[in-house]
Amino acid sequence: MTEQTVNSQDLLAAAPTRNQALLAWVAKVANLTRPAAIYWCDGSQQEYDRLCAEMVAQGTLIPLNQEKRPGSFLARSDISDVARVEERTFICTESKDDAGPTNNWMAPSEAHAVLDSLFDGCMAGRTMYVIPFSMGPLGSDISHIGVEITDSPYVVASMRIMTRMGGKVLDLLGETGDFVPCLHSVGKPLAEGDSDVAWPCNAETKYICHFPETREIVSYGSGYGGNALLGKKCFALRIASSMAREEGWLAEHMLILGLTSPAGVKKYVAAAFPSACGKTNLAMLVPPAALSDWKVTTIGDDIAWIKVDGEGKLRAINPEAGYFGVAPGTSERTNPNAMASMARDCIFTNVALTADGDVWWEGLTDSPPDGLTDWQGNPWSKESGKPAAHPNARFTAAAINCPSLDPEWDNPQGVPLSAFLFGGRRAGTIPLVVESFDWTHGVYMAATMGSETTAAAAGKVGQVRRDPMAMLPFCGYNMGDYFAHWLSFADSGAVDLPPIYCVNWFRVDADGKFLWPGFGDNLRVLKWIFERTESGAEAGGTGTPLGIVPAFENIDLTGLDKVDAERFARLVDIDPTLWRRELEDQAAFLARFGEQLPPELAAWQKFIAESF
Ligand code: O2Y
Ligand code: MN
Repeated sequence: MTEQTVNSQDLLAAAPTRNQALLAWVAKVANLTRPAAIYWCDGSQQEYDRLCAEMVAQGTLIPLNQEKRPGSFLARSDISDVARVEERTFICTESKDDAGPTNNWMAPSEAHAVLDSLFDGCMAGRTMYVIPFSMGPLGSDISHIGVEITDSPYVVASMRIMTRMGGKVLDLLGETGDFVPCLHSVGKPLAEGDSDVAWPCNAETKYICHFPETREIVSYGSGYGGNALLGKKCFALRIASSMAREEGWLAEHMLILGLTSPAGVKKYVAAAFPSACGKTNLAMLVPPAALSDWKVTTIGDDIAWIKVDGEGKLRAINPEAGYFGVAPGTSERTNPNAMASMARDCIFTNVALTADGDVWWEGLTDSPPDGLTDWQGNPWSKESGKPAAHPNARFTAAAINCPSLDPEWDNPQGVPLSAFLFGGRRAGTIPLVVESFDWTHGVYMAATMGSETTAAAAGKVGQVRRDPMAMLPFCGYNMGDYFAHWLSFADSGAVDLPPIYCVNWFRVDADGKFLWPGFGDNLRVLKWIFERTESGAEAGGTGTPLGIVPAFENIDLTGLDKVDAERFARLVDIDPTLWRRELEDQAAFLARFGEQLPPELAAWQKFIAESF
């Protein structure tokens, strides 16, 4: 195909679709990238198995011990390609103001010019895969369709786990249906002869570009996670947040869980936390023994799309169909449901390999087994002082393998939301849980939330990084306008708005030890929230300048003797000195949005500051 031009008529004969827009786009990309072959993914098991076998032959996948991990593989990425690259992630809008002060910006014409030259011939010698996928249940009014073109079979296999993908999506798209085009290439090899490497990528040049005005995504140079599985952060958050603003819905960095009380009443909550705050663990929570008559079920662990239904209720879906979870720290103790999800048919990336062909990572067991091979394929010893698994090593597992999966997870109508939670990792200042006074105050709390940097993250340890709604790296437009969009849900008075809560599982004592046990015991806070949302607010709370906080007797601490009244007081304490500093910092952050900052948020800042 090197010298040939592909036209949509020729493609039509071989393609499993008659969607003219899709055919024209595929032809245009093929003419630019000049692949050796074009392959339309049907999403079948046979196709997945064939691709995995090809990747094993290429060295991209290592089959794991089939008795211990049936159907599972290990991939090792290039050392330069191990995580999302925020500094290479761009929002490309005509006006820089529309990307806002928190995004990297490029003009669309400049971005397209750079990308066109990078994509010119970049798939030579490779197969170009066309992946039709649905974000959300097929045919749901809340779902949207995307098509990813990629030259990475690892991306195809991962997209099959993470999305509803294949021929059934093309059927739904029909001849005239709309889709978001998502173009991806691992990029040209840096040197001649590099084309046969196990993990192709371009170690020097990476661009993750979003065009919200034309609803397109173009990603070059990385084969890893959020940079390459374009349905996830790129579509489901950055492009979808912009679509949601235009169309009056919400695309959020939120888990969704179901909570069933001993009386059989079920409610759903959506919760936003920045990366590395335990979203997957909360989504898959196992109740502590004392609350074993409560049930927690999982709709999703990372992203929520939320629309207003005909009765004014907010209904949410998980647009994904799998988990791309962080492996280090995940264990039978911290998240048995995640462990069960990855027991079979799982792709692990950058974890360590055991001598008997299974996987291992820091935190999986108390001590590492002998004979480990590290994430780069070298023999590992404790004495090296380096982790055996990369700190951002991942498991890619299907939702249907999760024991706590909610029966409604694939319901096209979504599930009704009874509360929003926002949280971060804060050693002090922020109480265990606070209920906002009203929607606008809740939006203020969410817009000013922050998380302290951990050793794994870039920057100084313990520094607060403000991360509004946990969307800072994922909002596809000016976050000042994003705040206004959140506030606008209160405008008509016709939307049944759930209460908003701020939570913090990470307060520490003077010795730096966590005051709250976290994990399954977080259900105690969820129970209080559940009871607060019952009509007639069955659980009590105390008014403070920050909102309503539970008193010791309002939270069910049965069986949790170490959290006595004195420790609980420290968990919900509001220190005026810390809060004066916190409010100044919040004000400085909000000031970055200039005229785009909704006046309601500035008013709440002033109002709370006057209380201290
Ligand atoms: O580093 C990556 O490419 C993955 S980032 C990620 C993956 C799954 C869920 N959340 C995140 C995140 O950074 O929020
Ligand atoms: Mn995430």
